[in-house]
Formats: sequence, C-alpha cells, structure tokens
Amino acid sequence: MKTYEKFLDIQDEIKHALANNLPVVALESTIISHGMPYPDNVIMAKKVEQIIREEGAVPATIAIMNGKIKIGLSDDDLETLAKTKDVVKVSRRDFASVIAMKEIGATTVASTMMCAEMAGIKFFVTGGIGGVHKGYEQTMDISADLEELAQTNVTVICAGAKAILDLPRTMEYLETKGVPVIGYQTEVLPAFYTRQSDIKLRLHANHVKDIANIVYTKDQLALKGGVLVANPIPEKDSLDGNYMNDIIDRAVKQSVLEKIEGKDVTPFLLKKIVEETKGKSLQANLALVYNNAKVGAQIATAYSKLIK
Ligand code: PSU
Ligand code: MN
Repeated sequence: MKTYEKFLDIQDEIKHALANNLPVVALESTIISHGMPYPDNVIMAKKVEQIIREEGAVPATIAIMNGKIKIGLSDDDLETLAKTKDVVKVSRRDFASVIAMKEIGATTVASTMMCAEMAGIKFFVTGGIGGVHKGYEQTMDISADLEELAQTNVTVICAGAKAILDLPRTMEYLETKGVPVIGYQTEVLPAFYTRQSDIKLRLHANHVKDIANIVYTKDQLALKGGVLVANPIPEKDSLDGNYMNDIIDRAVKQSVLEKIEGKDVTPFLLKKIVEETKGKSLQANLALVYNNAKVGAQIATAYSKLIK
C-alpha cells in the first residue's frame, strides 16, 4: 500500500469501476468554486456528471475535505464547495497544507491531475487549462498546470486556453516539457470561446479511438507526463473572437491596475469576463464543458476497450 492511500476517500461506484478497468472520468472543483458564479456552477457540476454517465463512463468530481482527497462528491459536498466563501484554490503548492489543516480545498487542473493519478484515473475533463499569462515577462505568472502536465500521467480534455493567456508561449512551454497537444477534429489550437486560433497543431485526430491509442502507446512506452486534448467549442455556442479579445484585454488591464497577484489572477479575470459579457461568456463556458465531457467520456471508453 502506498502511503498516500490513507488520504484517499473514493466513492464505491468509482472504486468498482477502477477495479474492473471500466471508464472513469475525473472532474476538477476550482471551476465550481472559483470559475463560475452560483448557482450555475452547481448546475454545471451535476450536468457534466450526467453527460459522462450517458456516454457509459463513471464521473469522479474531486475536492479536498476533512483532511481527505475526495474522489466523487455528494450533492451536499457540491453545495458546500459552491457556496462556502473561504474554499481554498488548491494547486500543487497548497496540496499538503490543505489536507493537513483539514481545510476545504477546490482542486485546479494541476492538483486534480495529482489526485486522479493517485486514484488510478487516466482521463480528466475540464473547460480550460492555466498557462503562460500575458505580461509574464514582468510577472513571471505561469500556471502550475503546465508543470503538472509535464510530470503527471493523466490526459486532460479541454477547449484550448482562454485568451487571458499568451497562447503561443503556452504552446512553446508545453513543447519544451514534452507534452503532446492533440487537436480533436481540428488542425489549429481552439481558443476556448472560439473554435480557432492561428496556432497550428502538430497533432490532430478525427476519432476518439486514435486519441485513446496515442495515450495507450504512451503508457506502454512508460513516458511520464500528461496529454492535452484540445476540443473546440461547438460552432453554435462560439463567440466572436474580436468582441471577446477586447473584453479580455480590458479585464487584464484592470487586473494590473488593481494589483491582483498570484492565484487570484485567473479567478479575477474569469469573473470580470462574465460581468462584461453579461453572462454570454458563461453560456459559452457551460456549452464547451459539456462538449468536453462527452468527448472525454468517449475517449475513456475507447481506452478501456484497448486494455481489455
Ligand atoms: N481557466 C478557465 N476556467 C477555470 C480555470 C482556468 O477557463 O476555472 C481554473 C482551473 O482550475 C485552472 C486554474 O487549473 O484556473 C488555473 O489557475 P492559475 O492560472 O492560477 O494556475
Ligand atoms: Mn498564476
């Protein structure tokens, strides 16, 4: 038994699925506590789980509570996460202290990957990842999500990254760290609210089974680190790129003026963008998460067929 296993609190259904190589999909909780307003966040969290079930996989939403790493949350847990004011946004740095101090912690992409790997879950669905921030030359603000993708063997399904980030530099960072970025039915990196950016991807796949096969081969080669799958927002839900870029630029300027720093930067920008678009960005955000849940569950299902 690994020493960390005593901290894992895995729901029975998920335990059973893992023991039988059935598809399981992890979900993060910072998107609930710091990424979206109440009550949309709770509605999103439940609907995402339902979509994953409809695709034949088992959802595993992850958070830290009562000194345990919870893999699978009850409705009460979700409400607590969504409503409690002082939920800690937990990245790798904060991980041990939040468990030791028995605080309520919401997991980011980085820490959800850590938890998923500890529990033996190979696939993780979210909206967008953190990356190299605009103005990083001054602030050195680079999300710990990128280092986690470099070292933790979990596949993350996202809709690319928001233009709050410096996308070309985020891609350079991932290349340096050896993280494969696979476009799902796209040859360019999707930019969260929009289906396209001008960044061409080296890797793309038209079928989920091809993605499952790349992950499987990487596992067989015993290569460390994650895989990033970039799945564009559905056309009908996408927003106008110029309109969004203006709003994002203003939000970034405001964050500099208000001297927002460290882990508060991303939540500050996400909140400002929802306010400025009068909720339009939130609708797009919900739609792309649902789309990622569907594709992520399909990839996990295709993978489980390969290992049988
Ligand atoms: N991007 C989004 N929505 C989010 C996040 C990022 O579009 O909710 C959250 C994720 O939890 C991600 C975290 O892991 O923000 C990154 O924070 P930071 O930039 O402080 O590393
Ligand atoms: Mn940061």
